[in-house]
Amino acid sequence: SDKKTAAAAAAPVQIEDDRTGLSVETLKRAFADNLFYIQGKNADIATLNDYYMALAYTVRDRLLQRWLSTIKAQLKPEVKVVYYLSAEFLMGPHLGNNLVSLGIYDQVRQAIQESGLNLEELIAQEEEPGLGNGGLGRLAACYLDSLAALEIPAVGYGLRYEFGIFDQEIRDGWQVEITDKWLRYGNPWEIARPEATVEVKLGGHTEAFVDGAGRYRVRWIPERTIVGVPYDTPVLGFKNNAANTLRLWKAEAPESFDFQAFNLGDYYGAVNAKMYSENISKVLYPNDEPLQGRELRLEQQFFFVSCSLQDIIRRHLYVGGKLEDLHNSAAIQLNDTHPSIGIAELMRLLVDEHNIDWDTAWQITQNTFAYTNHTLLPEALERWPLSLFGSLLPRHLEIIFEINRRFLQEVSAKFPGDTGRLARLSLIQEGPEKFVRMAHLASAGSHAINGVAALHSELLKRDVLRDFYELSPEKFSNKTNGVTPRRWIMLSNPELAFLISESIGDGWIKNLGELRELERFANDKEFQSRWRQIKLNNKTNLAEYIRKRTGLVVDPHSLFDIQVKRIHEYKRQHLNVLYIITLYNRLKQNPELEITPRTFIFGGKAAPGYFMAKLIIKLINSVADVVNNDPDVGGRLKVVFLPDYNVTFGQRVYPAAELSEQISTAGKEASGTGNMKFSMNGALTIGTLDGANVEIREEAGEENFFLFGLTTEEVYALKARGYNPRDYYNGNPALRQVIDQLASGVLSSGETHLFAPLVDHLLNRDEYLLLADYQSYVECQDRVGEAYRDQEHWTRMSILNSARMGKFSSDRAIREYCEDIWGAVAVDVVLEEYVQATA
Ligand code: Z16
Repeated sequence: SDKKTAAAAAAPVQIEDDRTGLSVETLKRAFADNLFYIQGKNADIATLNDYYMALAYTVRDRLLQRWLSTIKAQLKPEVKVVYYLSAEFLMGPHLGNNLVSLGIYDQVRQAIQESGLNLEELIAQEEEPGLGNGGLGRLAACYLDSLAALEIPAVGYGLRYEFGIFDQEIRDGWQVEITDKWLRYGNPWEIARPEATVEVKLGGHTEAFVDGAGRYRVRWIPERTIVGVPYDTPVLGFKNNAANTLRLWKAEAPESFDFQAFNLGDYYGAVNAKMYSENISKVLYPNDEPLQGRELRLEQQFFFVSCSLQDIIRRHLYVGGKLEDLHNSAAIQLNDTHPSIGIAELMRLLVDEHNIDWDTAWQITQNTFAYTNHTLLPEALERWPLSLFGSLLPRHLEIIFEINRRFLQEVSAKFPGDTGRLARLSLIQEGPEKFVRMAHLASAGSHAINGVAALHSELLKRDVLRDFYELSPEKFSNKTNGVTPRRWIMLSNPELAFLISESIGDGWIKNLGELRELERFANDKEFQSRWRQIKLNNKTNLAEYIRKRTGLVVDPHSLFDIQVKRIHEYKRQHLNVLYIITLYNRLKQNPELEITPRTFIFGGKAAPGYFMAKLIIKLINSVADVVNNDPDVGGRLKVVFLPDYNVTFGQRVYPAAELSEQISTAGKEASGTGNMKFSMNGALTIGTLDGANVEIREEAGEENFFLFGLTTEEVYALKARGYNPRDYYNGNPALRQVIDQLASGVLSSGETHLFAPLVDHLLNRDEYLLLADYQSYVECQDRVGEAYRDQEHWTRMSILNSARMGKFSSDRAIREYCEDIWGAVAVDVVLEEYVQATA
């Protein structure tokens, strides 16, 4: 109490100007100060990383006031908060983005320059937090950016993986995985909040009992306890006062657990148990789709979901809310089924821990949760074996059985006697091995279900979730994905951003629809030439980077044709390769042939256990070896595989692209989001009618889009009447030549068997219809080559294309979620002038 009196006596302390001031002089002083007092270095011995850290802390100081003010403004009972639950957040580097959001990029650049350093170099020091596999994790990051930009109260909840997505190296053309030690040099953007730790239970068994009120209840006697420690990262809104929170959970062993074993003298047993607990947040599973059904993965999912729900309930009660009203203060979004165990966990918390009756608890749960589906691939739908599920979460399995019993009763009432439908809708898949179907749990327990592009949402209703649609059509809607123009235009393509702002003002950054005003410059010669020059600068940049990373020299005046994304058969990187070999063959046959010089650039990681994907990487590298070194090609074609594609590298790639490869088999790519980033930055798309490509083409105009390939309907029809890839092989000499070369070893230094599995797949099964789409793709690519020769026309298409991409801002997507699903509105944040040192 002495302490408290002393604290109360102290006057409120104004934040020192060195920690908030934005003048170049103050920034320089703060930077030097942080280098000395936080990094413990001076200029004599500081590394580039020390300078990066000193700058990061300088920037962090300048956002704390917003962060605390935001938390304060939102901690009110009437405020509705969006909770975005996601196993992945692929945030990308923070420093540059925070400079953009704070609007202090130019001052900081100058301060760093006057300190004798280079800002871009310091920004490049940041090890990106790669806590995601690809599209799904990056979408979560774009959505957090937009939520803050729109001042919507929101928290992103996920796992603080110690090792994110592996780093990729290429050795002898093959992918090699290296662990991602992203926390090695510390993380200046997070603040641990050990005081908000929660406990999560696992394993054990359940017991029935009758409580004091004579009610039948169930008690869970768990076997293990894990502790979840939250680590918070601020997510700034663009040039506003809002800073939301990304809260990631780290798994730790409970203290008491250690001591018990220690007292019994089992020191190593205690250490072992500690390691076992910490394993839960150790590593990100590196599979995108399909997922791996491992016990540790289910533990990860339950761990972060339980931590988050306890946190949400704690906040709700803290502001004086009643649990019966949870849905009025919380909208919980399930990013795919990975967090869908949350439906059973919320039921358990409400019914078992908070003594709420089942029907009320179910109402609360359904009204609170909403579910986004991200895939139609049947092998990617999560299902957990009942045995595994029951041993880890015995109480949750009982709850799921009870949800299912009541759910199927409703179904029976609506569709009497329809036993087939009951079996299809059941949360439990019957058979010799039984499974919990997580998409069914998510669908039954949510009030809203959405797909991520118009086509995808239609196919969901028709196919994967058809029975759920027939049962509750009102739950379904489409929310086409979007990406943030702050990171994907402003930060990554500053010259283009400058030209756009100079021409139409800078309103487009918050309202991307304004890009349409660029249409009136599409025919303007002067504007066109500046547009082209910026693209050339970005290409030159990328070419330099390629030279540094791979030693390859590429011509910035050639057409930059780029495919970057996870390697997957359905994404058909190997269809792209078939065209490259086709071009190569034409040149070999006639070295004088006039062709548009092209640089084919690939990037992407393969899941470590996905053999075919790894073989596709080897194929790209083998073809690159042949094409890049053949004098007959004379440098007119270059093939580059850039290792370790990630967010940082994406920021270099999209601005330099002229042709965006979006060539998945129709009906397989739920949306795609790279397609949007390319398009905004002026690349034209060669693509199928798949995912969001359909809408990109609709917006851009069909005359500005290179369309090829079968439609979803044609794919279904072809498969239904019996697809035989050999018909295409036999009927197309150019295709046959390419396939024969793959089989012969001429593309693999004589190793005849190297690509046999690929050839075998293509000729005998070809699930993704490469051979069926080959001719259409080749003809379309040839049209691209032709079109590129008319630079003026190409530039016009490029400008129109960018001008029409307003729809694909994540701001638009988030507005739709807020209005149609979450019922969340902006909350004004007033900056608090003083930091109170008093209690
Ligand atoms: C993922 O990144 C996606 C789907 C999925 O089931 C799992 C993961 Cl890790 C992707 C889709 O493949 C892609 O089409 C979509 O754009 C993205 O999720 C975001 O919705």
